[in-house]
Amino acid sequence: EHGITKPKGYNVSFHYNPEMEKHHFGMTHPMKPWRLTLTKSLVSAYGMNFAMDNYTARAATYEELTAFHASDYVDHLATVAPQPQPLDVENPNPDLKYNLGGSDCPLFEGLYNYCSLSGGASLDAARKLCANQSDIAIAWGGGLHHAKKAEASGFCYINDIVLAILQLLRIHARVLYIDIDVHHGDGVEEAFFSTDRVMTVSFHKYDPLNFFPGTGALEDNGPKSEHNPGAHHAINVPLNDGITDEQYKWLFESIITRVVEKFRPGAIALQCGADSLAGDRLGKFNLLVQGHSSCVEFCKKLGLPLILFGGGGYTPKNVARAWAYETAIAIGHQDDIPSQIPIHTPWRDRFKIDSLLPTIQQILGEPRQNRNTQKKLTEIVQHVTEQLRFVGA
Ligand code: VJV
Ligand code: CA
Ligand code: ZN
Repeated sequence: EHGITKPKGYNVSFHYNPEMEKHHFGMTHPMKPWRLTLTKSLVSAYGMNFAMDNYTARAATYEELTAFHASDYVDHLATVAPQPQPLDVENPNPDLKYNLGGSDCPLFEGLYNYCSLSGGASLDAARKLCANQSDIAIAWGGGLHHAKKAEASGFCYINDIVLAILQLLRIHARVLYIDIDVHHGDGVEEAFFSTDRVMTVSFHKYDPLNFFPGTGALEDNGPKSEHNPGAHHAINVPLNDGITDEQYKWLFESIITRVVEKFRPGAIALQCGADSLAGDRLGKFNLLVQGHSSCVEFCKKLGLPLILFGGGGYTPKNVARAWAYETAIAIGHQDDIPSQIPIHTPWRDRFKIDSLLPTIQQILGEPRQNRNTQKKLTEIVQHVTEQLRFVGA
């Protein structure tokens, strides 16, 4: 008896398609779509599926993808060949134009299907919120925040987040986008750069010469022209290696409280990239599942329609822990689930540590050096507060 039941009058929907995991970026590529299966296994092993509406996400249609993306780019994605094209000086390989086929955004079998499934899940989630049928809609297969209108970037080909926010904007005057992936949410920021109907807030490691994508400085807050409505509607929180739960939670709550007060969004889109966790293959923070998920808990408490996306996350067992725990928060059962990973979880041996909420010592042994001073964090909050003076009536 798990006792995980549906909260009365509160609806959470979970949008997932098991087909996504069948796609492979390449043996040693950091992006592993099977982390979604691991997440889903853990969610099911805890019995969380009894407390939400589970939907098999459909693939987004061509028309849906071109609501943001250029049709020539989507046409190319749909016909792209996984083999290198013969060199032709007269007709340069269009893959290059779209940043496809390199090591970050390889061409692989079923690429278009993978992209449309990720987009479809996020669109389904957004539509459930719009129809008032969900209070929180979850799409762990989405969150691909680097994709541009006509270009792939950083493991992202289709920007499912932009597609979902465009849906939310049909119903809501203002949408708040928050991004806790360790990388800067540049694609989403750029897509809504010129509107005051979307405010984007990204927390990320910032080291322009050494860490991807190199954008997202504190001073980058949208178009510099005062006559552009998007001015002051991009918030960036640049961080250094080793940030802890305590610091991150303080920063997140200080900033989001002020943002919500001034911007008054009708809905929140939260990208939960799990590469900001300690022990990630690409990220360099010291966050535990507790600190990461406190952002989800805080957003839930704001009581606005909320969509949760996945994103980065390159140590699959930790990704699954975080997204399973955050699913528990969504359904309000985080205090009811045992911290020991259930015996009947498929691939339970993959978790190595049998706790859902391991300590920093269990993950890293020795935590990595924290290069964030309280002085710097206070300056960030001050800068954001000043930006927000230009926002709202
Ligand atoms: O730093 C970069 C770009 C390079 C060129 C390509 N080489 C491989 C790496 C340096 C400048 N790209 C980043 C992209 C990070 C994308 C993050 C996506 C998200 O989490 O924000 C949202 C889903 C990068 N960092 C690490 C790698 N690429 C990387 C790529 C590989 C790899 C190892 C590391 C690709 C293939 C293989 N190994 C086999
Ligand atoms: Ca981010
Ligand atoms: Zn990332």
